[in-house]
Amino acid sequence: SSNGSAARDPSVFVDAPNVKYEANQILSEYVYENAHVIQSNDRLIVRPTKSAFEFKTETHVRRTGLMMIGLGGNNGSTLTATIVANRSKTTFQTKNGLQESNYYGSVTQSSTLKLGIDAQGKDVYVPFSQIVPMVHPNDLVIGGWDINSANLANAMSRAKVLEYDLQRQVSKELSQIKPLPSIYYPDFIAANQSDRADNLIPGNDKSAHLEHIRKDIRDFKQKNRLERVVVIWTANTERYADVIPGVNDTADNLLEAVKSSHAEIAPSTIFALACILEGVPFINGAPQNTLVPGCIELAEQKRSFIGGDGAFLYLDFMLTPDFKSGQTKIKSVLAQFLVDAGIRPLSIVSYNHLGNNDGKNLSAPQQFRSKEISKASVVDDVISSNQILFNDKVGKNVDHCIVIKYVPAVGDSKVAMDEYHSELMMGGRNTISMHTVCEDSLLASPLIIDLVVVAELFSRVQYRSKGETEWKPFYSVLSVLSYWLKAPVTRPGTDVVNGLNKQRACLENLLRAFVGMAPANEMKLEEKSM
Ligand code: NAI
Ligand code: DG6
Repeated sequence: SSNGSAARDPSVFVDAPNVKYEANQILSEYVYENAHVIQSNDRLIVRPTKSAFEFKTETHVRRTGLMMIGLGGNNGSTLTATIVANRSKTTFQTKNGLQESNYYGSVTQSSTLKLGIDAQGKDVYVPFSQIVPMVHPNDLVIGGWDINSANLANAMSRAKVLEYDLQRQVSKELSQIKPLPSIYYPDFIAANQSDRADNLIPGNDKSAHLEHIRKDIRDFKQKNRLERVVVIWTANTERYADVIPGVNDTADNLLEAVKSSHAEIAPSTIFALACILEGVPFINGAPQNTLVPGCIELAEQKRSFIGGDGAFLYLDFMLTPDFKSGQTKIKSVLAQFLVDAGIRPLSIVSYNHLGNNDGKNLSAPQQFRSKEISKASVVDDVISSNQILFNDKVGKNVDHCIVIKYVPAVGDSKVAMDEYHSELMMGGRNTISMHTVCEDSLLASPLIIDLVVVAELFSRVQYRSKGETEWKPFYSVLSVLSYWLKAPVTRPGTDVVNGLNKQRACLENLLRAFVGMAPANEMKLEEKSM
């Protein structure tokens, strides 16, 4: 860990005329190459394009707080315990021997980037987090809300995720962390959650609830002397809210509906509104439609007059929803692989069963429906990318079926069974069956780290086109975070990208651009040329 508020020198130094490392910033000049394609009679005319950009990355990493809604859940308690353990480099006994604390499963903490080649032509990799300064998870100040009053030690023990010898060592510190009372509207989560609801902000006045959450955020920021707070919904999956004209369709209507405590305003929407009004980014890790149209409109309005720091609020505010951690992550690789291999998927059937509280909540039909929608949308862009395999003649759909069952006995060890049934050459068939067992929360918690780390980084990067004087933040929908999300929202009018490899390439190439490097390529011409 390092001092989160101090400016840090990046360990990678790019020695090139288009990059300048200054005291508090890295400046890079970058030529973005693409191609415009137009149809002219029976030909596609391709015109390569080049656009000159400049990027400015502030190197002062913000002192950042992470407030989780659902802090006492499996993800919240697992992440908190892991950070506490990593801070003190805790080691613990498992049946496999002595285990060191780590952040496996986090792209920013445990993956690498290829920088280039050495004198012998061998690839050189560096830790992902070294190319430009990023906040370290050990430096995150953790807080948040839960409708259940269990302190984090009890929450961790209830989750049954982490090894006992680890729990034993972090328990004392975790017992000091108690979730703030939260908002509970029973209609939005499964009825089977009611016995958890013992830590509630009193009353039914939604306006008062909104003000309460806003004050919680301000107090947390002030008390911990934070420069940045990121709020993440990792609470139970809610049902979809009905989008009703006059209620939640515009910013004004939504604020009025909160004042009249309209029944269709979900707890997650109250949190999102509080974040918008406080200028704090909000990331939704669950699939429900928290960001009803009125919410998005309010975010747009706030950005227009807050400016500066406020730009960040809207920047990743719309990033939603649902962590992409296991089965769907593989699907976003495998579906892309099949279609890019010229093989036509006919059906994709994904069963899973799990026994944690998430599974219990998802056993209710409306909450399952929210999850089903987010898990199903992930192959749409892959299908539409190939008109040879999917067209009007042979059809444009894959039979896509999602099943989730609650089986308490397996606890957090989620079992996923997937079958990809595809059409091969000359009418042949190919069936790939996959069986996965994993600790669900150990897959999901590192994603929370990455979302916060990358969101904080992008809040420090600005760009301008060649010739412009004014630096601007990136467009408000931070699609670069979609790597970690199942049904990412994109800029209106643009295509969503679900393919994991494309998402990773986008992330990596942007980081390279910030230090003036061309996109990664695997042409290896050194090896191919005579
Ligand atoms: P969990 O059920 O263990 O934790 C959720 C927590 O939220 C509970 O402690 C509950 O008391 C609390 N809660 C419910 N309503 C609340 C409210 N209005 N305000 C504050 N707290 C509230 O679930 P888990 O496993 O931690 O997952 C959290 C969320 O993330 C779920 O929506 C799940 O669907 C989603 N998710 C989980 C993934 C995983 O792999 N674990 C992956 C993708 C999404
Ligand atoms: C079972 O479907 C429970 C869910 O909360 C998932 O664990 C979660 O959405 C992660 O999904 P996936 O499909 O990425 O493994």
